[in-house]
Amino acid sequence: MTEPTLPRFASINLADGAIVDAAEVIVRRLSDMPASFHDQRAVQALLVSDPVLYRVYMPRQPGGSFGLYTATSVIEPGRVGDEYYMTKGHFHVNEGAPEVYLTLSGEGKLLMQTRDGRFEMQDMKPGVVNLIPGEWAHRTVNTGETRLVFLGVWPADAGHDYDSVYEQGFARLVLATADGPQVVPNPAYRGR
Ligand code: M6P
Ligand code: ZN
Repeated sequence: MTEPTLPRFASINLADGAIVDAAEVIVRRLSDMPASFHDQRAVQALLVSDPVLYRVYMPRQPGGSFGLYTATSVIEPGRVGDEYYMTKGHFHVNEGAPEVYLTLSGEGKLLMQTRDGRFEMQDMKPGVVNLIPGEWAHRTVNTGETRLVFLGVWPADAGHDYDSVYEQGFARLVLATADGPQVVPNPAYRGR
């Protein structure tokens, strides 16, 4: 008989979204995703300081042997030109692998799109659970004045396909205006 995988737990510092004693922290700066933003003059100007856009905290966990990954994502408030800070976004390599988000603090938008050109958007705010089916690329956008913090859970065999999103872009942009966040078609979108 093989040894059972041991139960674990993780603690989230609710003040900043960090997982206490994280095994890994992914830090994404503007220079990691300059082509994701529509205003390239604003990108060039901001690259001088190269701000941190978000961090992903992975707890100590058995990973593949457990079957699920867990992480908190913490997106800073801010904008590149008129476009809010956001994640790179990705498809799952395994399109049978869904994902669940629970927002803990802040406010934002979850953008989702399929390879055949469908687009959906959901609000993110504390207490909201977003259920993302396996075929949908997902990107999160911080539209608030504070950090957007959410917990994500996804199958260990999902895999991240960043290239498709990076090459095609997302079908919509979320822009800051005097009337608040506006969602507009992305003229540079190269998907279907
Ligand atoms: C969530 C999950 C992670 C993802 C992270 C940041 O925590 O979806 O899998 O890595 O958000 O998003 P991205 O990988 O697109 O930068
Ligand atoms: Zn995912």
